[in-house]
Amino acid sequence: MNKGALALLVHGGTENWSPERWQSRFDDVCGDRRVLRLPDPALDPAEVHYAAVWKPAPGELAAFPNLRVIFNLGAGVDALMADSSLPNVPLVRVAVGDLTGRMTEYVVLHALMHHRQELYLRACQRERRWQPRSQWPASAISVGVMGLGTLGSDAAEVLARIGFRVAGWSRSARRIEGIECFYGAAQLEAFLRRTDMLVCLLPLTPDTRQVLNRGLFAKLNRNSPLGAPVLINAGRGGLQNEPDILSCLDDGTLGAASLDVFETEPLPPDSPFWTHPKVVLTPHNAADTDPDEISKYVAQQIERFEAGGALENVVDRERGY
Ligand code: NDP
Ligand code: OXD
Repeated sequence: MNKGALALLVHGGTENWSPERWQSRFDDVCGDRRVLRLPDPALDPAEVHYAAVWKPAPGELAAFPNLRVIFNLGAGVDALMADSSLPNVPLVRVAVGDLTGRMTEYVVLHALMHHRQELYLRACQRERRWQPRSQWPASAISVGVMGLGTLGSDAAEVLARIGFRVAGWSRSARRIEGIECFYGAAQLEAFLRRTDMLVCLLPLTPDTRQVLNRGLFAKLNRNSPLGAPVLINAGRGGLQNEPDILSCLDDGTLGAASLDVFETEPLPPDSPFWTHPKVVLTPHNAADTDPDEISKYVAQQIERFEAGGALENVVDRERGY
């Protein structure tokens, strides 16, 4: 019997999201299942049982009448949740060690960069100035991680191992050894008041849109060796109010920011973030999804599902993540 086909819809536009690269990985791991890279004029939509997608156009998935599962090729599903015609089948997201490790690398890199005064030291080097400032220990800095899910909890644990005082904030109560855990709107202020360096790894949902705004930054701790609070956002651009970040950097409410994500991506050439002296920016590559790892993850899930097993990491559509 013919196995239902897997349709590949990848619209990322960057090197990591090259549809050809994803197709060749899926061809390798899908055995005799047909992998159809869209657009394909010869495609019979009824053949498609599975879709592996990154930023499909709204309405694209509604074209498959026999769709059984949608596999998002990244961790964040905000682009899919914005599609009101998304078929009502299980939506699976990525939660794998490879991606988690990459994100933790990014968070640790940027936390250490601010903690070890790298912006100041690089400026000294450019200006040939031998002027070390005194350096405090990691234990003098309180890091607060917004989002204690797959990514946030791992980053929090590694930061704690380095010696930072780490807390986290989530929607529901969490217990993680060595991390002070806060949750819900009622505990947000207490979490912010003790935070010197704020790391955001929240999903973008109607509840979290623009949560990173002036009102929130004003509640961060101002009495730390850093001088002013630091923001690190690798969640989504829609989590941040960008004019607020710029004005808070300019008036000292924030001391510096590492930003991997932006409301408009690619970041427009005339954005003030490109040249802001207090901003370290990266082009949404904090944690790439690796086609080798993720194609295997999807193929294994399909195999288990067809054998009657449960899918893993299914998105809760009510919560939006
Ligand atoms: P998870 O779903 O595992 O974790 C999400 C966390 O956010 C959970 O702790 C959840 O709380 C918390 N949360 C959600 N809504 C709220 C809310 N309203 N108030 C407080 N806490 C909330 O997601 P991941 O850790 O896997 O990924 C997080 C995000 O990282 C992705 O959605 C994506 O946007 C982004 N990402 C960015 C990448 C990049 O390269 N820049 C790469 C990969 C992901 P609870 O624990 O109670 O459910
Ligand atoms: C993701 C991403 O959500 O790469 O996985 O942003």
